[in-house]
Amino acid sequence: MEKSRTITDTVRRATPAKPSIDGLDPDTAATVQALYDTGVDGRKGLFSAEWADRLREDIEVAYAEALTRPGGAVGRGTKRHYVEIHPEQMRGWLELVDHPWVRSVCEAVLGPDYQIIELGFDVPNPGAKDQPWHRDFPMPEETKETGRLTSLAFNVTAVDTDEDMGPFEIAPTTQWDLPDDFDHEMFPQKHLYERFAELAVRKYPQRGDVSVRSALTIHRGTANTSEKARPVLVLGVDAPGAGNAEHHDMAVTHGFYDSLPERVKEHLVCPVVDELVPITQKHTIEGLMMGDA
Ligand SMILES: O=C(O)CCC(=O)C(=O)O
Repeated sequence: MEKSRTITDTVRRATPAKPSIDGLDPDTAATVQALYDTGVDGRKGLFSAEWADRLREDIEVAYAEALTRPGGAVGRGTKRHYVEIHPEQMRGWLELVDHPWVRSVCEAVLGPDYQIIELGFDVPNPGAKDQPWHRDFPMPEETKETGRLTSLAFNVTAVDTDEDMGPFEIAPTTQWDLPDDFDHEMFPQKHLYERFAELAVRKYPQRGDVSVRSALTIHRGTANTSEKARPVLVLGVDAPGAGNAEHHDMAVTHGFYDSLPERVKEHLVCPVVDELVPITQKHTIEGLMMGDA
């Protein structure tokens, strides 16, 4: 009997490259493989709950400041914002970017000259609605043609996630979907939602957990029906030439830069300045605004 065709059978996809995992420690190799297979991976308890509590405090300060000025926080849909910050605005930045798993995953996927290009946070507040399924930016030509991933997004929750807090939802394997008829090359058409719903996995990270994904793996924040916000940090890392740095305004002061180990300095391509200027957001995702944020 002939098998009926599913939506998945009809979706055109890039052919993933075979990532080289020779010589990698098993933990890093598992993450590299997962990023190419499902497009997302994570580690429980990479940091302590207290570390995450400090992150939440720093996010709350930065969020309050960003909301006082035009362009400080960008809408990402009803009751949701994204705020880009400088590394010095969070106490644990060095521990995050210098964590052995973070470093080795970046190096294995993006090469030895990977670039730390973005730091920010999403805040889905009480009343936030389901976002449309989306990518964070269009699929680069290199990924279309060679099946190689050229950027990564690490997510770090600042609170324990419960079911009613609008968990992050992701559709594994969709990092390879070609953007046929996607709006802005980032928003798939609604008839594909059934496929994403079938693939979807909801994530319930707890304080101290860290995940990593391709920003191309199709995902969305879901409706937050609780009374609590669900702030989550985003650390963006690129392969050289991936081109996302130009959308961001991260900077560090001379004193901070000088205090960093060489192995971290090597991956910073941002300006080193006398004084930090609060960031006015450049990276809007128009399709997420839905006119109401
Ligand atoms: O809700 C989240 O954790 C992520 C939200 C998101 O994907 C976005 O605003 O682009």
